[in-house]
Amino acid sequence: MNITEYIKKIPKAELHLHIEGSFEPELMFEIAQRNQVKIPYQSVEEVKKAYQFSCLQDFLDIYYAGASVLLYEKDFYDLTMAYFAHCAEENVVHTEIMFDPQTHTKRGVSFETVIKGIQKAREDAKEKYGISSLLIMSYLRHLSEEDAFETLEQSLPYKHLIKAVGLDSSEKGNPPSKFEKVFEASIKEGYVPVAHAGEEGPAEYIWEALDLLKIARIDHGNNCLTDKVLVKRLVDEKIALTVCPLSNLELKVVDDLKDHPLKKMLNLGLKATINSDDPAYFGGYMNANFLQTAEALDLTKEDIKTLVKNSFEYSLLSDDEKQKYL
Ligand code: ES4
Ligand code: ZN
Repeated sequence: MNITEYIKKIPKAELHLHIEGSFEPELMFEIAQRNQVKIPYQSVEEVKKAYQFSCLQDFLDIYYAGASVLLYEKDFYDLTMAYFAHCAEENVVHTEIMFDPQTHTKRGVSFETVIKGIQKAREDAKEKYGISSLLIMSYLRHLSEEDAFETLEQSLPYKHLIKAVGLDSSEKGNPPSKFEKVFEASIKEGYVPVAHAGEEGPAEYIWEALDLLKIARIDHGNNCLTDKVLVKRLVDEKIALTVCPLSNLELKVVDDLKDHPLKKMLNLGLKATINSDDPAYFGGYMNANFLQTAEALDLTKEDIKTLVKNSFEYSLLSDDEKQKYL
């Protein structure tokens, strides 16, 4: 079997996916129309043309604008089911889905509406495709810690449906230390802590995520490579990185996929995984991320095997649940 076939066929887990980032323009238009919400584009082609980013903030502005057409439970259901259909197509058998409640509650959409739509899709995807999934509720770091506390409070009636808390949005200027207290409170409620760190922000933010937020896994983490002591700690403590190559390319974290540090991360003994982040915006789901990275970096089947194995091993499934896949 050649490496392309191997990548497509091997059962995979996705550990870094923003459900709002899986919102394809076609569905965006459909939902905008049925909800009678205006969007500043005339056509799907025009939307796609707007997807040219020079940094994270460029992307976030468009991402939040796109999410603004989501109003009802059915919208969140349709969005999530469309993502699961891609998973089924690409042999993604387990996925850890991030959602940003504040992107919606800030616009007057209730927490209940968001989570009920997503939850119904999770149940249907399990039934229809056999895909297992869990939820990561992500706090928006450009908002205040007080705001995050409010979100934590709103989540409590649905605690049984949520596995973890995350931290995303504009990284620079919003260090993990800003959210120390709300992460402490989230851990007390039983949520597993993870956070975006070292995507655009410095290695220092990764130290803070480890020491102050007590995170179990790092989203992105690219900039750990600027700090040897930090790399040693991540290797020794087996803190996995959820790396997103096409996202890194589109947001200019790397200039070329050939310069992507993924292979270097593996060689250093870092527990890297491949993920799609915001596939509707960055030009590809899981297999596109694997295929294009494999091509650019000359990854071997062994490398692919390691990456896929890491995706299950460092998932937030229980040890018993993991055994099924390892
Ligand atoms: C995100 Cl790529 C990325 N980084 C930070 N926050 C995000 N939210 C959605 N995608
Ligand atoms: Zn992300």
